[in-house]
Amino acid sequence: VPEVPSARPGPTVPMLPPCPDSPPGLVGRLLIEFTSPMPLERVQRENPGVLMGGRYAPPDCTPAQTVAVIIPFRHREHHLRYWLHYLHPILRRQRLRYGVYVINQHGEDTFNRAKLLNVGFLEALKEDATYDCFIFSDVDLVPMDDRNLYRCGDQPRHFAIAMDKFGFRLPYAGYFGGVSGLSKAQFLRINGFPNEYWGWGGEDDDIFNRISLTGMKISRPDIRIGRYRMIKHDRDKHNEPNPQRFTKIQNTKLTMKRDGIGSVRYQVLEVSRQPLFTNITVDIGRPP
Ligand code: UDH
Repeated sequence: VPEVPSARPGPTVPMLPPCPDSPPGLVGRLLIEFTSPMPLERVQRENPGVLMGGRYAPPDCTPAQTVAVIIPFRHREHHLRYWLHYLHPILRRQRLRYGVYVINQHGEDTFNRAKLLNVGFLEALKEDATYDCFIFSDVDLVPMDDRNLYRCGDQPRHFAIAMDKFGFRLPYAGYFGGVSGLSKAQFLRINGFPNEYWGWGGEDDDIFNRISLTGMKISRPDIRIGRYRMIKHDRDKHNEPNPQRFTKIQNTKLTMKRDGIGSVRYQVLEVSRQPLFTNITVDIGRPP
């Protein structure tokens, strides 16, 4: 293997060949279940190659992209352990260079998923300016097939197209919820995500509208590959369905210019690097 001088002083780093387009060693359909208990110590033991903060890079090749996985979060520690247990090995087999960011909403005010995702985009870039692909994943969704590659392409990508709770079908043609991915350029082109959807629902449709209104098209995997299991749960407190969502999604064209990544205001309270993820606790305010 040829050697090149590293940017920093110290030993030279080996120059690795580019990672192949289709990673060898994928296994295809996976058995996913949420019944056996999942202690964090076990998940750590199973993933020794993952570095502090949930960072990983393949040892044998150089990936084309650097992927930040952003998870909106509050009070779902139990789900996060399953997510880490299943996803780290999958992402590793996919030969990704990645980092996992859990964006934890501080306090008990109404939850705001899309605003947390905006925070994740900005904070991940502060951690590593080379991130050029952003995968936004709910904490309770686990892919059932590792051929569903967590990468970005020339159009925004929707990954969670066949969830068990929707009978392994897309619930409606414009559905963009659950797990999605945008390159940095695609994300900036739509002014990021809306900050003004408090409570459950509508923000994913607003994102879909932003993508359509800027002339992009959604790319999806094969329906047999984009299958997901969702960890069953009751509705969370402080995330009641947002009654404004139906009128808001009619107005994306008007609101997307002023409301988005360019206007997001928040305060980071803590960044903590855990063995399998970086936790960012943030005060995002409350609905007006
Ligand atoms: N989330 C949290 N904490 C919360 C609320 C939401 O972490 O208190 C995050 C989490 O990543 C979750 C995502 O936001 O996966 C989406 O929220 P959700 O799981 O509540 O949305 P979903 O549409 O479920 O999956 C709606 C409630 C269904 C109740 C059904 C009862 N049978």
